[in-house]
Amino acid sequence: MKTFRRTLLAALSVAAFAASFQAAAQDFKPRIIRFGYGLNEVSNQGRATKLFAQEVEKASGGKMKVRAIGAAALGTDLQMQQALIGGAQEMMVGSTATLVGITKEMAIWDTPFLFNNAKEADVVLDGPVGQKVMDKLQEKGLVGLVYWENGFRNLTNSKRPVAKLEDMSGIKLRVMQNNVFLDSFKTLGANAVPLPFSELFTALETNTVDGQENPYNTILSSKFYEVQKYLTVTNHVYSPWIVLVSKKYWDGLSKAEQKVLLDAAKKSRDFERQDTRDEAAKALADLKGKGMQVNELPAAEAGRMREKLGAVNASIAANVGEDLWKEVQGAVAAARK
Ligand code: TK8
Repeated sequence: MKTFRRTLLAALSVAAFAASFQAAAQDFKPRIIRFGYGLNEVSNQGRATKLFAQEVEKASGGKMKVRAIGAAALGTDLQMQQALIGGAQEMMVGSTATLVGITKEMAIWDTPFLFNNAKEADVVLDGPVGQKVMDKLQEKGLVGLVYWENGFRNLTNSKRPVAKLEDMSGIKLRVMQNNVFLDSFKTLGANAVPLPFSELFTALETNTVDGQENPYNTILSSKFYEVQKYLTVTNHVYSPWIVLVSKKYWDGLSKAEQKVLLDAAKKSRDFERQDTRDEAAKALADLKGKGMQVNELPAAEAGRMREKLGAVNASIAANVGEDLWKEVQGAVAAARK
């Protein structure tokens, strides 16, 4: 009886395996997914993209292949977004900040000092309001899958250490192509210039701009330490990255294929956040080792900056709508408890 049951079980599981394999074969078409990103292959963005590609290939039995293309070789964030909307490219990862021209609600994440730490960011971004903002992209032809961590942004420049608000004055500072960043740094007295990330290294090298702001990880992986002397720890805003799919492409996928992409995106998100945090924890020491002069912004000066940026908050709230503003403030307060 025992052996019979065992044989039966074995037969059943073979049948189940065959059935799932058959389902898999039907559900997955051979597909090549062009996945663009702006940083180097040897960056947190590059490493997580690689993991995403491996996961997609594995989960689809090798049917779905992700062709990862970094260093903005497929274009800047703005160009790739348009390629996704038009259906000429399948996927990308980039800053939420560069999406504001398409979906104004994304500007909520550009609120200076919105999050105090990464845990708060995770809770809010992965929660209902994070999803709500992400879903706004759909009517514009983009599907957001998950938020990755770009991270807390810090200021670098080649002119002088920034130790007080007035030191910002006249620094020609590259900002992302986004009005909140433009307004924020103008408000602080810098001469803010919007430029795509792909032009940033050269702009710093040729002194077209004096400075920029990005998380430690990016300052390291993009070798900005070669062309920037001073780093000021400001942590002025937490930047998310967002993994996007062309809606035209997404709508043509089977449910199983969509699930493969979403599951892999979530795995890559968890990996990416940990990797980014591990790297960031050591990055400041690395950057000092590379010759950067680092200073913390004194608390009183950070307070003055915060106060000045209050004006920017009001315009963000007006642009994204008071309801969304309040909802996010509420979610942050809840995450803080
Ligand atoms: C990469 C950019 C980058 C962002 C910037 O494409 O532009 O400064 O921080 O990560 O999206």
